[in-house]
Amino acid sequence: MSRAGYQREYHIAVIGSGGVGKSCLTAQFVQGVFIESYDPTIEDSYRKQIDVDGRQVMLEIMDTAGTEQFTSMREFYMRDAHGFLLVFSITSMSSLEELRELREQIVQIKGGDPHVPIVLVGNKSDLEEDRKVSRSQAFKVSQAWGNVPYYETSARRRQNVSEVFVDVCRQIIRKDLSKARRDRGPERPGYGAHSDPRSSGRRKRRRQRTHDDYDDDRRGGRSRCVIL
Ligand SMILES: Nc1nc2c(ncn2[C@@H]2O[C@H](COP(=O)(O)OP(=O)(O)OP(=O)(O)O)[C@@H](O)[C@H]2O)c(=O)[nH]1
Ligand SMILES: [Mg+2]
Repeated sequence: MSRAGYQREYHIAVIGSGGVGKSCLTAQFVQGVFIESYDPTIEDSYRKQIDVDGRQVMLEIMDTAGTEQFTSMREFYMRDAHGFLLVFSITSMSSLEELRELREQIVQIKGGDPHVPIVLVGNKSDLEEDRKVSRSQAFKVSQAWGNVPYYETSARRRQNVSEVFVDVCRQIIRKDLSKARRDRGPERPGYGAHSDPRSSGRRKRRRQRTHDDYDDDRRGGRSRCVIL
């Protein structure tokens, strides 16, 4: 069977403070739309199939709640997800600071693994005049987290939106591959068998949407720091 014949399902959680643009990034990626209004998320999940370097991947994207009153499910998402977009707004220093604790919580929940697939995302890059977090400040944080990639995105302008999702997918695939190599010796066709018992019988989420669009720019290179 060709490599592309194998399809894996990866769960990606989009995490960060309220109002930083998690839902807008997700909606841009999945549906290609920008949502102007602010409607705090309780929980949403989306499915989207993409091609990452010739591999068919089904993503389940968990758009999580940032506002305090709806964050009780955070730990569940952290356990469930294979990769994370940690999102702050470049217009709010506190939104970056709040990510530090969330990242620590993720690493702890993942058994102290310092190489959990993570991308640090500074959203709202179109609001340059309101910038409160400099690129170098954010980049330093990404380095302190073990050189995770840092991207600046604009959900409004659809800049670097696909790139952040593809980057975290590549990290998950790489991790799967190296785990498969460790577990079973030389690499087999396809890539790391990923049978996660948590994938079956998951509880029902409030709302689920499906979109099968493929991304044109899925082959964007992996950069440590990507600025518009
Ligand atoms: N200018 C600009 N505004 C944005 C951008 N992304 C999101 N917004 C706006 O920011 C507000 C909040 O966006 P959401 O995506 O709902 O924020 P969220 O992080 O999902 O918030 P919670 O669900 O409460 O955690 C909305 O009014 C969006 O239109 C962006 O890239 N640029
Ligand atoms: Mg939201």
